[in-house]
Amino acid sequence: MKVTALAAHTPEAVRAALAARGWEPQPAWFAATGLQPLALLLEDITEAEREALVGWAARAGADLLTGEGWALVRAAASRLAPLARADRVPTGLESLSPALARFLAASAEPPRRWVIPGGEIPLEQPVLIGIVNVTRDSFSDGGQYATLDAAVAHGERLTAHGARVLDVGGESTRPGAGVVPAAEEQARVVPVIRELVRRGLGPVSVDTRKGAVAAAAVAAGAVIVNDVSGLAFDPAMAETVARSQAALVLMHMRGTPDTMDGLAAYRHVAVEVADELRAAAERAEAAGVARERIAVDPGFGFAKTPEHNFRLLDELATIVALGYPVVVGPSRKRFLGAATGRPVEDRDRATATACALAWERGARLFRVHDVALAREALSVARATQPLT
Ligand code: PMM
Repeated sequence: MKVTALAAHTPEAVRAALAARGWEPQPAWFAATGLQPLALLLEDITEAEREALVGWAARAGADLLTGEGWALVRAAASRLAPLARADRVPTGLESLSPALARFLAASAEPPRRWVIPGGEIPLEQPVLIGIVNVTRDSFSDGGQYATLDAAVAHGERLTAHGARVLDVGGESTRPGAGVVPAAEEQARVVPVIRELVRRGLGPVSVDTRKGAVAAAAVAAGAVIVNDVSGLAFDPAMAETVARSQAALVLMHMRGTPDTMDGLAAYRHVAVEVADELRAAAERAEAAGVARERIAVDPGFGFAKTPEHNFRLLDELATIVALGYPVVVGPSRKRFLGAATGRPVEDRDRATATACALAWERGARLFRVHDVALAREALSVARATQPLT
């Protein structure tokens, strides 16, 4: 007998082995995705649910680790699938079905497009978001593009390098930064957005935590609102975005740039960030933002230590499983310096590497300073991924 170990981090190797033995493409793909192992953490479960799970796991041949109020299940997707169906789920496990159904759907059919006003952004290829900071004190490029001409010229350059979206920000959010008054922030970003749009560049996103700035930016032609506070800073933001029909990036952070470094305490960072992003997305949807217009971002560097950022990058699939397009913004951040020893002005290679790793784990949009370099790394990552 000849034995070969197949790669198991995606369904591709199993699909290829079946295809090589004459299976039709579609059944081969379904069988391969069905064999993919999934690990689920179930929390807040009752004693009766725990007992029902133990019985099911023994019958289904699933691995189960459990303690008071929680269980960890690991099994092939095809074994877990009956638990997601109201007509198949064992008695006592009914409350598991809706969340599991959403999770299975997100893993089998990740979002292929992000809806923005007037169109959509396809997610089959990496989407580069070029950073246009119109600030005096951003940590890596503060003051460089503070005039209208410099900012617009920079937007032109980023577009030439392959940026699909331009993200214009007028308030630094580096650790310890204070709040810029809305009128001043607006005066910085609005002329730049208006001019980028006039030149046909973009779609343009506005990086702001303030509803008033978002509204002015949208009136000037921005179609995406990138809120680093995940709707937590300005109570008016959710309504403003819903009314404007803009697409929304919900980024995770705790506290404000002033206080966030003291709030970097997690028992399991990926799980907690996913919970908090899910809650933010529910707030956005409750305020009237359409689900297909929402993207989420784990917020590298915001209320996270370098170790948290690396755990989050590795466990990004937990964020992807929420079912929204995932944006990442590792660009030039401190955790990359912690790994490479490079100063902030020499972290674009590390950024490009982090982007490629994030793509492999399911991120689709990449907010970066050096678009050309990240794009190159991402094209290698993309070429490695089978077209499904
Ligand atoms: N990081 C910064 C600012 N805005 N927006 C999103 N969505 N994700 C990020 O990681 C993010 C962001 C801080 O970096 P900068 O000062 O270089 O813009």
